[in-house]
Amino acid sequence: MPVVGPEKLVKLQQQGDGIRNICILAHVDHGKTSLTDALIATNGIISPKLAGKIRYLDSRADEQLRGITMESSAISLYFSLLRRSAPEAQPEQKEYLINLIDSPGHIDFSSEVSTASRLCDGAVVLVDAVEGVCSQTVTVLRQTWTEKLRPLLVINKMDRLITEWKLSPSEAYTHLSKLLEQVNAVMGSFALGERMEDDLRWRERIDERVSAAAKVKEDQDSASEGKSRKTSVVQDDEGVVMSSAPAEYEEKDDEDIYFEPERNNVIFSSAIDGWAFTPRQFAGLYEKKLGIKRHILEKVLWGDYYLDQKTKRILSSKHLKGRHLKPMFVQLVLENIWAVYEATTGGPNNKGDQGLLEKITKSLNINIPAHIMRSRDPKALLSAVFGAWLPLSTALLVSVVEHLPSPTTAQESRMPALLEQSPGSSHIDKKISDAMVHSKQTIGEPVVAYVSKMVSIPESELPGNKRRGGTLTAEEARELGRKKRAELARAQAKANGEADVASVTGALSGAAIGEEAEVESTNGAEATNEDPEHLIGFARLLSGTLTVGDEVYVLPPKFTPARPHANPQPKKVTITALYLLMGRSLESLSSVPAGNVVGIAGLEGAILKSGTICSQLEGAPNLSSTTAISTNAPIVRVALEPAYPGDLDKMIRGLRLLEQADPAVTYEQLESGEHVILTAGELHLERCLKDLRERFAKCDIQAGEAIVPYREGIVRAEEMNAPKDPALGRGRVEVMTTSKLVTIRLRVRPLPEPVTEFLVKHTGAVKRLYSERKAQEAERSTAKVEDDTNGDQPEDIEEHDIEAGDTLEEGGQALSMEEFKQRLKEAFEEEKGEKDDWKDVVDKICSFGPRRVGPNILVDATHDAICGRFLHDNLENEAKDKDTHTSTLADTVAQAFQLATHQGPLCNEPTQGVAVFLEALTLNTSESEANQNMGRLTGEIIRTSREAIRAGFLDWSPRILLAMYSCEIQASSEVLGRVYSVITRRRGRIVEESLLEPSTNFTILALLPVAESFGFSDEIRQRTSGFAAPQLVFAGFEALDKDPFWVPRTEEEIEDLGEKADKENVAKRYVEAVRQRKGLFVRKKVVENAEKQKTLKR
Ligand SMILES: Nc1nc2c(ncn2[C@@H]2O[C@H](COP(=O)(O)OP(=O)(O)OP(=O)(O)O)[C@@H](O)[C@H]2O)c(=O)[nH]1
Ligand SMILES: [Mg+2]
Repeated sequence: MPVVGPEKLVKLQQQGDGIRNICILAHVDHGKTSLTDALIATNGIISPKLAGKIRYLDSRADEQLRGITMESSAISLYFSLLRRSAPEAQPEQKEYLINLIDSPGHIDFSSEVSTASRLCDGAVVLVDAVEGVCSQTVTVLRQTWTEKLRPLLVINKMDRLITEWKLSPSEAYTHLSKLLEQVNAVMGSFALGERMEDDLRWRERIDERVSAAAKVKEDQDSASEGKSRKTSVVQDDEGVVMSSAPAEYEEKDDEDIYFEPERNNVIFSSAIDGWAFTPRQFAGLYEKKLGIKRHILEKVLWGDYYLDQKTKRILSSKHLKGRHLKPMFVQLVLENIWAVYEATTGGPNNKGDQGLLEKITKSLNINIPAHIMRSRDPKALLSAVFGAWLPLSTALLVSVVEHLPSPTTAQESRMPALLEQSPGSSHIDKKISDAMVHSKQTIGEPVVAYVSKMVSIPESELPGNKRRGGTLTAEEARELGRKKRAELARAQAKANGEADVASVTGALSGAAIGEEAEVESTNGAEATNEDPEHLIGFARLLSGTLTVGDEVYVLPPKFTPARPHANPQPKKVTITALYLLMGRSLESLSSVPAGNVVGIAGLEGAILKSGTICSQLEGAPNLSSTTAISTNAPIVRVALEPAYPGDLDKMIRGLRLLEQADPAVTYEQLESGEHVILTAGELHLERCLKDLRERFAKCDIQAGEAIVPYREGIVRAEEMNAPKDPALGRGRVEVMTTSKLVTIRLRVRPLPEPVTEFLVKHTGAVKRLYSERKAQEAERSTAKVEDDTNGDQPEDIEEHDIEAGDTLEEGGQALSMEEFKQRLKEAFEEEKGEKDDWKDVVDKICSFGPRRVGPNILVDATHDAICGRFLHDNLENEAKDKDTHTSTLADTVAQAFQLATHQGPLCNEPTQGVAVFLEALTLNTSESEANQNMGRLTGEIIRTSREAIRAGFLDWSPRILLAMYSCEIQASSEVLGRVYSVITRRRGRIVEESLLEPSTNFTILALLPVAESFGFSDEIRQRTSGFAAPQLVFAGFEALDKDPFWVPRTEEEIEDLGEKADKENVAKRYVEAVRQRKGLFVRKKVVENAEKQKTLKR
C-alpha cells in the first residue's frame, strides 16, 4: 500500500464535506483495536499482513501486554472512492479524510469513551457475534444516543460462529437475527424513554395552556361584565387552547434509530481474518447473475425472503407454500462465507479443500499469489481470499462515508441543541453560534474549540520544531536553537525544583547558536534522561480556523456569557503548536480549519481536564457543562508514598500532572497528610501507578492498602438487647449538658427501607434543593445579591465532596421540590407496620445528613417546631415569631446531627438510613443567663447531642454496610463451578444466571463486596483459563446482616462457636479493620490463654 503523506491529509482538512470524525465504541475485547488495524493498513502505516494482529493503536507497552486498550487514541486516515453519479457516467474520484478515535472498552476507562465521543459526529459500535449485547454495549449505545452521534453497527468476530461454535449458515442466521433484535431493543428503550419524557412535557404544556386560558377567561369575565358569557368562553377555548396545541400527541418517526441490514447500517465482519461486508455489496454481486435490480436486492437480502431458483423470483414467507427454502441471506451470503472457511481451514485435517478453493477463486475471479498457494498455510490462504474479495476496510469505510455525517451536516443538527443547553445561552453571540452551526472555516470567523481531555506526551515524541518539506533558513534555525535551549533550561529548572525559571531561560535565550554545544555538554547527561511531559489538548474545532500563534481565551468551567468578566477571569493563551494526531506519532500543523480533531499545545496549566476555547470573550459559549459525562463512579481510594522519602516533591508534582492528564483521576491530600488518589478501578489504578513511576513522577512509588468506604446503619432485629432505658423506649435518649443548663431529648430510629433507598438514589436532588434554598436565603438576607454567587455551590458541598457512593441518581432526572416531597411521602407510605409513626414526617424534616445531603434525616418533633423546615417552599413566614434562643440552639443540634451522621459509632464511617427525632430542647435557666453563656452552650450542645445520637444509634442493632460491585461474567459450563467458588469465597452472591443460546455459555450476574474485590478479575481469568475480564461496576451499599457486637449467648451457640466467636463474626472483622486503619481503639486481647503461657514458661 502506498504510504499517504500528511500533506494530503492537511489538504483534505480544508474540505468540510469530505471529513468524517468517528469513534469506535464497544464492550471490552469485542475487537475495536483489531478493526482499526485494517483501516490503518490501507494508508500504508502498517502492513496488511499484520492488520488485526498487532493492534497498532494500543501503543503502550502495558496495553500490548494485557491486550486491553487503556487510552483512547486518534488517527487521521485518507480514503478515496470512485463513484458514478449515474450508472453510465464516468467514475469520479472523491477523497475523504477520516479522523478516527479508538476507545477503550473496559469499564475502568469509560471516561475515555465519553471524551472520545464528544469530539466525533458518528460512531462505529461493535458487537461480538458470540457474546452479543454486553453491559458496556448498552452504555456505549446510550452514549451515542445522548450525544446524538449517528451510529453504525458492526457485528464482529463472525468467524467465531464458524470455527468455535461450528454453526451452520442457517443457525448463524437465526442467531444473528436474535442478536440484532437485542441491539434494537436497547435502542428502542432509549427512544421510549425519550418519548415518555416528551409526552410528559407535552402534557405539562397543555396543562399550562389550559390553566393560562382559564385565567385569561376569568380576567375577561370580570372585565367584560354584561357580555354574553357563553360566547366568550368558546372564543377563549378556541383561541388559546385549541389552535396552538395539537390535540393528540404526535408520535415521532423512529425508523431512523434502528439497525437494519437493509438500510446498510449493519456490517458483518471478522477483524482478525480481515473481512467485512454489507448486504449492499452482495446485492452488487448478484445483480447481473439473478437479473434483479440492485436496489430491490438490497432490501430483500436480509429478512424473511426466499429465492425461487427456477423462476428467479423472490418470495416472502407467506408464499413459500410449505416449501423448505433457505432465507436469501443464508443462501446467497452466509453459505459463500462458510465455503471459503471450508476451503481454506476446513477439510479433514483442517488443511482445507484444494478443489473447492480453486472453484471459489475461479468464480470470484481472484488470483492468489503463488507463494501463498505454495505455502498451504490455511490462515494465509483465508486472508488472501478475503483480502481480494471482501476487504474489511472497503466495507467499513464506504459505510462510514455514506452513512455517517460530515462535520458540516452533523454540526447543523447537533449544535443548536448543544448551544441551547449551555449556560447563559441567550447571551451567546449570534455570530459565534452561526459559525458553529454552519461549521464555518473561513479565517476571521470566530474560533471555538472543545477540548475534551489533556494528553500527556513525552518531549522526545513531539515532532518538536521539525518541519515538513524543505530545510530551515539560518534565521529559523537560530530561533529554533534558542527555543530548544529555553525549553531545555526550563525542564531542568523544573526538575531541579528551581524557583526562578524565568531568569534561567532569559539568560540562556541570549546565547548564540555556537554555544549550544557547550550548553548541551554541561547538562547533556541529565538532559537526555530527563524527558519532560507535555500536555496537549485533544480537541475538536467547531468553527473558524485556528493558527499557531493565535491568542485565544480558555473559558473557566463555570463561565457564562452572561457575565464574561466574572471571576475567575478567563485566561488568554497563545497557541504554541498544532498537531495532526497520527496514533503513535504527531505531525506539526500550522493551522487547522473547523470540523477537525486536532492536538493543541499551549494550554498547559490553563485547562484542567477539559474545557472550551474561544477567540473572543463576549458572547462565548461554554460547552463544557452541557451534558453530564457518564463515568463509572470511582470509589476506591489508595494512599501513595514514595519509596524514598526524599522523592516526595517529585511524587506530588507527578500526581498533579496525572490529575490533569487523566479525566478519571482525582488526587487529594487528606488531613492526615496522606496523598490519596481516587481511580476508577483496579486496572485503572495499575495504569496510573505505572504512568506515575515512569513518566510523571519518575521515582519509585508505593501504593498503600486500598481504602474502601463503608456505611453504618441500624435495624430492628429479632433478638436485641433490652433498651438501655426501658422507661423511655428504644432509641430515645434524654441528656443534660455538663453545665446542666439545657436538656435535650431525642429519639433515633431506623428509616423504612424504601425511604433510605429513595434518599440514596436522589442525593443529587437533595443537593440541588439545598443549594437553591441557600441561594434563597442569601437573597433574603442581603437586599442586593451578588449575581454570581447564585449559580455557585454553597461552600460546604463541593462537587468532589460528594462521594461516589452517594451519586447513584436515577437517569439524571431532576425532581422539583414538590415532586421530591410527593415521592418521599409515597416512600414513607410503603412502610406498612408503623404508619402512624411516620405520619407527617416529611413536613417536619429539618435537614439531611451527612454533608446536608446524605440519606439520614433530622426530624423536628418538638412541640413548638423550633427548627427550620427544609422542605418548605416558603421561607418568609418561618422562623419569625419563634423563641429565638431555642431555635439557635436547635440549629446547633442540627450541626451535631451532621457530625454524628458523618462519623457513625461503629468505625467512624457515614451512617445511612437513620432518622433522628428532636423531641425536646429545654432551657433550665433564664433567658439572660443563656444569652451570656451562648458560646459555651453551643460547644456543649454539639458534644452532648452528638453523643446522644450515637447512644440512640447503639440502642438498636447496628449494621455495617458494605460497598458492592455488580459484575457480569460469561463462562462456559465447564468452568462455571470454579467461577462460583471464587465468587462465594469472596463473599459474593449470584443474582442471576442465564444460558447464552445456542452455546453452552452462561452469563452470570453477581454482587461482590468491594473490599473483597482486589485481584478478583485476575483470579477469575486464571481459573477460567483466560476468559474475558469481569467488569466491576459500583452498585451501592448493602448491609451485612450481622450485628458486629453479637457474641454467642445461648449454651448451644457457645458450644458451637466458642466463647468469643471472633472468627465467625464477619461484621466485627470489617469494623475492626476500619478502626485499626483509622487508629481508633480496638479491643484486642494479646494474651489469649494466660494460664497456658504460664505453664509453658515453667
Ligand atoms: N476470533 C476473532 N477474534 C478477534 C476478532 N477481532 C478481534 N479478536 C480478538 O479479540 C481480542 C480483543 O481484541 P481487541 O482489538 O484488543 O479488542 P478491543 O475491543 O480493542 O479491546 P479493548 O480496547 O481492550 O476494549 C484479541 O485477542 C483479538 O485477537 C475477530 O474478528 N475474530
Ligand atoms: Mg482496544
